[in-house]
Amino acid sequence: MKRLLAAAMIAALASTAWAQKSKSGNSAFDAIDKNRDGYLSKEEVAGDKELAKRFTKFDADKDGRLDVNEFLKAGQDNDARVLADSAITTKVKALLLAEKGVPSTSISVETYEGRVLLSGFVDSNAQGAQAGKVAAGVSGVKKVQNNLAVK
Ligand SMILES: [Ca+2]
Ligand SMILES: [Ca+2]
Repeated sequence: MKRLLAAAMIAALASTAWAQKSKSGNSAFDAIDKNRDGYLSKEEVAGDKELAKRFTKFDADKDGRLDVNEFLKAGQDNDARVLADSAITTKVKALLLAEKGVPSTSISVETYEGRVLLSGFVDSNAQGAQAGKVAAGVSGVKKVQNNLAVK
């Protein structure tokens, strides 16, 4: 029993030592933190489009750099945005499919930050306008860019 306990303690100590190797404890963060100062500068996040774009928003304490907590929050924020966008895409596609007279299978739907992009070919301007109206009616849609072209 004593030996088991000792083994468990050694294992616990070893894992603590291992965890301390990385300052942040987050390998994705460490990969971006090139100078290993425990913060992400604007220059360091330049390669990550979404992080770079929303740097000011994610820098909650406004110190001009992202700590690991701000970085984790940014990740959650990004995941939520991707999820919301994909929910909109799914909903628009389903509504187009249900819409009579719209060739839904030849319409491609993409969403970014609530902006919906419709592209592909339709048989008439009226069909294109109808598809645009359907997309605009979906909750969460901020804007519809209707690039549908008549065959
Ligand atoms: Ca850094
Ligand atoms: Ca900060």
